[in-house]
Amino acid sequence: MIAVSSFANRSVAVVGLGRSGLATARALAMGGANVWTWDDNERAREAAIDEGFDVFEPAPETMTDTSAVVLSPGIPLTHPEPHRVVGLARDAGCPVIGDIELLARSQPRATYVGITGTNGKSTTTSLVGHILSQSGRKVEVGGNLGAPALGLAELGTEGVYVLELSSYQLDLLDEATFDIAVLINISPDHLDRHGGMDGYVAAKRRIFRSNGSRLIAIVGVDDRHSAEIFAQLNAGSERRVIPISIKSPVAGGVYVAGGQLIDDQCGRAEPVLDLTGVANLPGEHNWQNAAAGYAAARAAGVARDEIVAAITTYPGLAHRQENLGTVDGISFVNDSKATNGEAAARALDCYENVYWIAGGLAKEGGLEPLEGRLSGVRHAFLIGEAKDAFAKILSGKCAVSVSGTLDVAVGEAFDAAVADGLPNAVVLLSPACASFDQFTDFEARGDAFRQMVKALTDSRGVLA
Ligand code: UMA
Repeated sequence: MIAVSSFANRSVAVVGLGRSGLATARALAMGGANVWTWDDNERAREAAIDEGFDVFEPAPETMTDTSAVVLSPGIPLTHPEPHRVVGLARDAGCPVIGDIELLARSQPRATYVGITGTNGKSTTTSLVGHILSQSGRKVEVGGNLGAPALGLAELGTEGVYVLELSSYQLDLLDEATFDIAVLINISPDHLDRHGGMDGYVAAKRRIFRSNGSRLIAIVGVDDRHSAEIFAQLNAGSERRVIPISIKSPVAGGVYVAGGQLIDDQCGRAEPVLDLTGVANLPGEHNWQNAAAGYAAARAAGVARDEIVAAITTYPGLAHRQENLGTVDGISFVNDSKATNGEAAARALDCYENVYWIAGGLAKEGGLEPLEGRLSGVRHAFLIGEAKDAFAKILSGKCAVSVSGTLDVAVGEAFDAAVADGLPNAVVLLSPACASFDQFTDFEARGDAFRQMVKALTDSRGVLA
């Protein structure tokens, strides 16, 4: 926990009392600020009162003495329309900031690695954290992933904060900048919160805001929006800008060709590592993460050999193509985080004979991204609200069972995989749907899957 002292003896509002808001309120109170709080949810307000925080409904009179409003990332700053506290703050001339800004102000001597992108930012963030800690650095990993920024430990000059940053968090930055900033990729997401694609791209670009040449920018150039940002940053600046690609060689950058990670930063196209053998980074999308993670760790001064050793021991993240082990020769993979069609398609691309558990609450676009990418699917087992609609779409493309619930699907998928006896068979939970129809969130869904696989193991044999 970090004590934020920059607002000592001044009044600060913390609006939104979820995980990041509560950590912020505690950090400000520890630093001597006079904290008042608000959340539109009554239960959240009661929890804050129980912790001893003042709760006031935002109004012109509550804003007069307030030095800053710290807004939770999930609360609209601009779109679809600003939360009413944002308007009140602006009328009172009071800055609206986020918890990442407070972290940067409170720990100014540490090094900051910021990582964003539409896909892969959690994996890249945890990979960079793993590489830095394996190389003996004092490192804290958090932000959009895991611990809220102000719930991290205090670090001195030698320390490195590795932060996953959402577009919401980037919009709430004021003065904070990063020493190493990574943009992996951009595709449409959260458009309602940014007023469309231009707003979303502009938010992502904010990771590169910096007032000096200290910034090292690492940019994936495989999509149009990121490539444009790369070109802008690269044009006549004194900054170091390192391109990343998994599609083609990039001069002066880091790229992947035929599964080989190549470092061309010194213009010599040096092979670094065969990524096809790295078990916990399967698939081309993970090669992009590995290239970005490698470049960030090199930028932080870690030796190439140390990075290679750390990438090969990267343990992976829960719920993202997480290997749960093998029962009777059948592998189980938990990819519960795949809440849309594109994410599920990326997972399906990685395996040879897939017994695929999908369904839940379908998103816009449904299974469209899976068009042409079902060749590995031997049998789909469908659950949740989307089960009948998905069954119609998949009919004629692969064998389909409408299982209804996850426990039924796990049993049916395992039995089918054993009966078929195909090599490298995988029971893959990659739902292409949100979880809220049957679970509280994707983590609860993945945890349930893990428990079901464990129960199967306990009854059938040892998990290899
Ligand atoms: N609230 C209001 N009024 C509103 C909206 C929300 O009062 O109009 C209140 C809610 O009642 C709730 C609180 O705000 O009590 C929730 O705040 P929040 O949504 O910011 O949630 P936190 O629990 O603080 O979690 C946030 C991030 N959530 C979002 O950005 C939506 C978490 O990212 C992050 O891990 C956490 O801070 C710690 O930093 C999650 C996420 O879904 C993983 N991120 C999005 C994504 O990855 O796509 C951006």
